[in-house]
Amino acid sequence: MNQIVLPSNVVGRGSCTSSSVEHKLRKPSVAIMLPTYCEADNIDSLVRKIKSLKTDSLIVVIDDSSHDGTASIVESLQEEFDNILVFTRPAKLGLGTAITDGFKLILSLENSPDYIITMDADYSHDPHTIRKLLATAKKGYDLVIGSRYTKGSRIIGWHIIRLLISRIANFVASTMVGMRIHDCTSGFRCYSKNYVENVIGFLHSQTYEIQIETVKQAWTRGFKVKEIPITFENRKKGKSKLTRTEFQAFLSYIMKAKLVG
Ligand SMILES: Nc1nc2c(ncn2[C@@H]2O[C@H](COP(=O)(O)OP(=O)(O)OP(=O)(O)O)[C@@H](O)[C@H]2O)c(=O)[nH]1
Ligand SMILES: [Mg+2]
Repeated sequence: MNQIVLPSNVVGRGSCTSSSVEHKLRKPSVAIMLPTYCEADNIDSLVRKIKSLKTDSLIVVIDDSSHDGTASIVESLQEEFDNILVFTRPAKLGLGTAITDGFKLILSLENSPDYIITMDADYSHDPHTIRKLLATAKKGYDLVIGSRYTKGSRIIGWHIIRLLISRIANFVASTMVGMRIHDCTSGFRCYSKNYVENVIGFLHSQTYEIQIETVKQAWTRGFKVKEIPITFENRKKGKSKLTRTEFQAFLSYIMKAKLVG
């Protein structure tokens, strides 16, 4: 296991280890970022599944010192597999900063890949869709959203109330910011490196509103956005990490529509 020197804009947020130096020698096709907070029940099988797909990926786990040992599980996987980074932050600092720190870390790598996929680590997102997201991005899209609300999408295991909250949040967000996007809160996406380099300085979300902010940045700055249908499955293991405070912050963010950076 190797210690990674962090870029100056994330120093102080934590420490990072790498399973091998392979990503320094050869450019992977894609970085797959997995933000984690207490995903010990899911992370081992998810990483193994992604590795079995042989997508030539660099897996980047951004863990917030999960007390269930998520990071140690990833460190064990680093002994077994090449191309896994784990960035451990000192405390639960929110999904928004986890994703922006992940972007900064990936951009700072030698031979950083041209595409970055983000996905939830709770198995709600099917790893088989990774190829489709990447293939669509390679057709010239800067942001490809794995959408739960386009033709061909499916949602498995959600209570009607949860579905309603998600639909309303998406309706309000897209109406208030003028986007014709059906699912701007999905966390399963592929970003082009070019997009990330251009917007990283404008992202200021702390928590879940990062999903809307990144779509808004793409939309207002003229980046090409595409939605593709996905099958989304409610988490089977572990608990939701969305706290009441984070949910309130998310709502107030949408209502104030303070989305333009
Ligand atoms: N590093 C980090 N990851 C987080 C944080 N909050 C959530 N996550 C991760 O972000 C992903 C999405 O969070 P979830 O708890 O699944 O949110 P959700 O999908 O809205 O909630 P569920 O319906 O319960 O799954 C998961 O992989 C979480 O472990 C955080 O503060 N820091
Ligand atoms: Mg989830």
